[in-house]
Amino acid sequence: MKFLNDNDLRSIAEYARNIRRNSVMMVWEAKSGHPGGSLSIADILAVLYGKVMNIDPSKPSDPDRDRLIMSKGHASPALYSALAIRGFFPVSLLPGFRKLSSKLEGHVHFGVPGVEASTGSLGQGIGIAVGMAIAGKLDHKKYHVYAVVGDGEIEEGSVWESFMAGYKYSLNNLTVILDLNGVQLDGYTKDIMPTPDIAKKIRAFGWKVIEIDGHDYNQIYSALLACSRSRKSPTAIVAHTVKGKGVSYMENNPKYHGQAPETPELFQKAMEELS
Ligand SMILES: Cc1ncc(C[n+]2csc(CCOP(=O)(O)OP(=O)(O)O)c2C)c(N)n1
Repeated sequence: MKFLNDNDLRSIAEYARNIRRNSVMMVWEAKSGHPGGSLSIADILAVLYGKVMNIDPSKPSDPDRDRLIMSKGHASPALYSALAIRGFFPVSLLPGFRKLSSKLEGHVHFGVPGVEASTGSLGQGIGIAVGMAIAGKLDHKKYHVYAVVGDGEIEEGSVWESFMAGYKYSLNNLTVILDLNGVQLDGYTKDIMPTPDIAKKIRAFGWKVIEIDGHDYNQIYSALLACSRSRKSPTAIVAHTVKGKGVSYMENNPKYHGQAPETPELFQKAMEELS
């Protein structure tokens, strides 16, 4: 296992905290949006954008940059926050989320600096990531492609077509991160469409699979570093996470999949818990 040093751990924790605070602020300001699945993925985005990905906010179109596709495109608050804090666009634009004249549409929108593809129709972003990884190989590029997929999203058959294609084309430049938070739109995945032994299932498609606690920075970092290009297969990181992580009344509560805090008191409580 690779360990982050104390400075990195501190700055990643601060980055993740700010992704969470901004995500909750954005849905509060918009009175709509998806806090739960944004909070579950904040730590992983903080490690990716803060430490692992080869990106330069001053060169968002650099052909050699790493790419991330937020296949669960409703988690836009987390991605927009991660990009803004990293310097792709001003943090002051975040409160415009979901408002007319803002580019920060409710589902991840390609017009936003740092965003690699519009997503929101579940099951499609992973296919875009497969295409980008194939293109990287054809162009002899060194970039790596990451796709963040939800555990409700994997009910879409196209996700499994992408797993098959990733194996067929030996996409060792592709990493899929499965945000296994156990909750989907209006209930628990175990009740709606159970996916036991998910790591085994993906492994059976020929992928390398690493299972981690998706809130442990060292585990996230180690898993991402282990997606080495020396192997032939693509890698899936199955990340056990908590939907709504960090806000007690949202944690593991399907209600806050697509629901802003209902009152100023609940908003305040969330911000205090995330301070
Ligand atoms: C094709 C498609 N069907 C339905 C929806 C509506 N929808 C939005 S989010 C969601 C649940 C997604 O659950 P999951 O992938 O687990 O996301 P997370 O819990 O991580 O937020 C659904 C059904 C959609 N966006 N796209």
